[in-house]
Amino acid sequence: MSLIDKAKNFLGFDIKEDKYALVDDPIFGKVAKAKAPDKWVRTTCGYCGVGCGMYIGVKDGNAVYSKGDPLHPVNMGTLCPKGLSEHEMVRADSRVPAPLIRKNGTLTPSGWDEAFSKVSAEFKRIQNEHGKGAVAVISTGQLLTEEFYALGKFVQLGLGTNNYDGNTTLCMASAVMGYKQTFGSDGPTGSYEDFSKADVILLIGANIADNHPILKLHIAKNKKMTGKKPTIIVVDPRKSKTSQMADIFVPLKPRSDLALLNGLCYIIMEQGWEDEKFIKERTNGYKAFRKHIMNNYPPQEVAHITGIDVKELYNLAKIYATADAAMSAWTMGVNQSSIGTDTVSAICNLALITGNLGREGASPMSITGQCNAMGTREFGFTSSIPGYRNYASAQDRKAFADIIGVPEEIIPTKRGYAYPQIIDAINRGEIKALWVVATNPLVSYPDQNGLREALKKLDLLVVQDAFLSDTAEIADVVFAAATWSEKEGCYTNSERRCNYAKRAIDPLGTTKSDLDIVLEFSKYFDGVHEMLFKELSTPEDLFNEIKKVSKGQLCDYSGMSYALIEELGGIQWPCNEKAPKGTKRLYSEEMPCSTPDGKANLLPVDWQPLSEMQCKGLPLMLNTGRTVEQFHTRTKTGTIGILDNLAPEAWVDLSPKDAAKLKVKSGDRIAISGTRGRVEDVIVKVSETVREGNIFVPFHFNEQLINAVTIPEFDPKSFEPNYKQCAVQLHSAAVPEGIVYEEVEISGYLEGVKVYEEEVLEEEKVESTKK
Ligand SMILES: Nc1nc2c(c(=O)[nH]1)N[C@H]1C(S)=C(S)[C@@H](COP(=O)(O)OP(=O)(O)OC[C@H]3O[C@@H](n4cnc5c(=O)[nH]c(N)nc54)[C@H](O)[C@@H]3O)O[C@H]1N2
Ligand SMILES: Nc1nc2c(c(=O)[nH]1)N[C@H]1C(S)=C(S)[C@@H](COP(=O)(O)OP(=O)(O)OC[C@H]3O[C@@H](n4cnc5c(=O)[nH]c(N)nc54)[C@H](O)[C@@H]3O)O[C@H]1N2
Ligand code: SF4
Ligand SMILES: [Mo]
Repeated sequence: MSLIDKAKNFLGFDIKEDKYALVDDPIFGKVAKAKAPDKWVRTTCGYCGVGCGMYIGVKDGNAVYSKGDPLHPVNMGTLCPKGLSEHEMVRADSRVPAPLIRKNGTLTPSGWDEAFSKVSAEFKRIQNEHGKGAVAVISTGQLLTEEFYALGKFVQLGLGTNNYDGNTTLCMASAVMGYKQTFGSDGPTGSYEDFSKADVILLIGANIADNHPILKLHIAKNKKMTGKKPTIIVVDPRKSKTSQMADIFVPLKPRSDLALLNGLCYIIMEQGWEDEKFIKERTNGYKAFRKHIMNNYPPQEVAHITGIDVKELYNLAKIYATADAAMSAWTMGVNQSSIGTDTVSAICNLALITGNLGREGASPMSITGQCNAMGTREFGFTSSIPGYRNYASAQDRKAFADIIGVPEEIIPTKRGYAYPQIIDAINRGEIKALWVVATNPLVSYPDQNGLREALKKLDLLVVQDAFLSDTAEIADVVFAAATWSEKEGCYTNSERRCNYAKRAIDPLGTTKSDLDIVLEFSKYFDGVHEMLFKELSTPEDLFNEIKKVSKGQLCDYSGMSYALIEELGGIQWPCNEKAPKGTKRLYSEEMPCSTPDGKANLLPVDWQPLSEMQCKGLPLMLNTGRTVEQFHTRTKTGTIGILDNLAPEAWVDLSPKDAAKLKVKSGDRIAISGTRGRVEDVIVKVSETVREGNIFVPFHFNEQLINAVTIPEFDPKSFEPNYKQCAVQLHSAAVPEGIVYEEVEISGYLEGVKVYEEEVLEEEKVESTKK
């Protein structure tokens, strides 16, 4: 039977009729004409930091398919469920098709001129009355790099406020500060290829099976490339999906990673497994580091803090230290902690004493979260001047001002408030206007009750979003943004690969790309557009300025072009005359670190007990995170039936023992309370994935808003929230007062390890000194 006849039998109609005729499609092969896209546009996924290459199928001006790009080196044709359904969110009912202004209490569609006039008049009034810093901006890791650059330039140099930060502080800030302390600069050191070439892969606080699924492909290639199966070690207090891939699962006590890492270093140095040559030639501070570790982190002590027994510690240390190439990769289980920055440096310490840096399969690698978490780090004007320059350095400020042709005096001399400091300043009445760009604090920020009290004090809340997010709903003005597939520019992924995302369809309604919003809005401020954007109107114009700004810096784009990025399937910076096709890994033998002498710093860092411990009234430990079907605050995935129906509401993973104490079973509903808030009606999933006394709740859902319970505790160096541990009580219908434990296990373990005075990071000392 011919294919056409088979199809006729299956479909029940004659596909020879023109409408149903099969046509040749370059990607699908033969498809029904009625369904065949008019064109395929090559682009990059807009969800996570893996950075998969893909095609968008366009029919009659709409995005109708998403397909993996088989030629893209990151994903080789495969996409995860979010990527595969990405086209479905583009025309969701919850999109904001035009700017909105609150009139008589209701958000009302308006023209851009009215929206820009209103907001600019208010910004000017507030800045005149209360100073430039009274206007603050919180941005994101989800714009295109060109948009970050334009937004930062406008905010810092045009509006003249340095109270500018982003949701990346909820996410990658500890990795940034940790890298800066250790290597003198930010920048993920390795490549995905290292997952395929390592003998040992240590995954710490990273649940890649749910959150970076495509990375598993690179691990799967390992055996073929190395001839043997790598040893996969997963460190997580919870039996995550990723733990099921592990050869060794290390179910340590919550937030005890830093002690574990220091303990492994102790054993390695005690046993003489360290790489003396590497330490001597490539690192600083070994003597003090060794003394610190040997004095404070003996295996017995570490076993006590982590709950991992001494024998297993020796086993882990040996496996890691004796591997030819050991890769370590981490995400939020490490970063989202009030000792996140130092835990990052502890991961790097372990890599450094064993010589696992800058070689194939050997790198300490921070996996990034959002699609362009890197772009904002490189050129976003939040924690540094574009091109990883230091605000505190007069030389850096001058160099930057000269390149872009502005007076040096307008470059800020220091970083302004970080995200939590902005919220505090709003609460104090110091900041009067807030402009929120592509982030949804009303779901994602900790201590929601505190946040909501603070936001009420604002004179003006402007939200720039593509969807009517929870935060947009309470805004005074909404700038209606175009989104992924409606605009073009670059995203940088976790391995420093700058990818190109193309425009496939027209922006919805009167929405504008975030770049166009910034460029247009800047015209409402005297002289600002002329000074900052006179010759810049397209994404490529901004890309060309970025190339100039980055030339000679670590994140060097000077050798890139849109055409070359497309041709190569993304380019890993630095890319310049010396490395015209990019650079796979940082700090290889030929590449010094950005420290004064080019060597990496071995840093004596300390584990510290949790400041909010479990107690009789709050006897359980809450852990929060993600699930594969949902992305963050669900403005996108919540609109996609095939994803949302799989995880339509929050749940709480509860151990069988705690379920028995509460007299509940799977499917029952309980409340969760903490010192700051309470969440009702969370469905119970009795599960062996969590230990007794521990629960896990995903943070995606605004109805069971778990961030009403999480605490405003932050890393003093990175300002990243401690989202992963918080003491709570549970309440069921049968046991409304909650669980009483005979003995509450104190998770802090104060005795034994000396708690050192907090060393506040002196940016000048550790920031890029490479001149
Ligand atoms: N499907 C999906 N994918 C995503 C996202 C999404 O929302 N949905 N978001 C993207 C973004 S922005 C990010 S940042 C990444 C985040 O990716 P991940 O970091 O993988 O995500 P999380 O679920 O937040 O946390 C990871 C793990 O940390 C563990 N953990 C908790 N406490 C500790 C601890 O004390 N020590 C250790 N070692 N582990 C601990 C948790 O149990 C959890 O399994 O995912 C990205 N990808
Ligand atoms: N308890 C707990 N809380 C957490 C975490 C956790 O693990 N536990 N993780 C934290 C982390 S790592 C992160 S990254 C944050 C994420 O938290 P958020 O940043 O608040 O999450 P998103 O839902 O991604 O918000 C992005 C917003 O941008 C909008 N948007 C999408 N595309 C565009 C566009 O092109 N232009 C514009 N202008 N808007 C657009 C979306 O509609 C959405 O409203 O959550 C943090 N919160
Ligand atoms: S792994 Fe990340 S980048 Fe790749 S398809 Fe999934 S969400 Fe998109
Ligand atoms: Mo994130």
